Amino acid sequence: MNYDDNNIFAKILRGEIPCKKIYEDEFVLSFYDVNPQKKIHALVIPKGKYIDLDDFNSKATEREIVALIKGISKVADKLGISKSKGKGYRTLANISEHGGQEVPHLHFHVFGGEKVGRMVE
Ligand code: DGP
Repeated sequence: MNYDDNNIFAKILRGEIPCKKIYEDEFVLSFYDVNPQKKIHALVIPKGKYIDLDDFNSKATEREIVALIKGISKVADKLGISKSKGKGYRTLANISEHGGQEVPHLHFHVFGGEKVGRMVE
């Protein structure tokens, strides 16, 4: 499967669709999920064209990988839900069909602001 340049997050990265931005650096963009599942629901995505975590880990540079993983903590800090600033959070990435991935651009969900609940429904 090739990367689809018309997926919704590619359009957000190109500025063709607006988003409520939380954080941005050279490699990472974070914004609020349009359909929040918890009090706080953010998304953290790489700026590079990666379909999912497996694609990312096989093709991304070390700098991109470090930036994305660190980006999750930076976003949690900024939102006041990290362990040091708040009460914790959950991050997860859905991968492909069985993972329930809808948007084919790698993204980590960040849930918090309340007890997130059971790990898997
Ligand atoms: P997933 O199922 O893991 O692929 O999650 C995709 C998420 O993307 C889902 O929680 C809703 C969110 N989403 C879809 N379209 C948009 C959009 O246009 N803007 C924003 N901010 N989020 C979107």
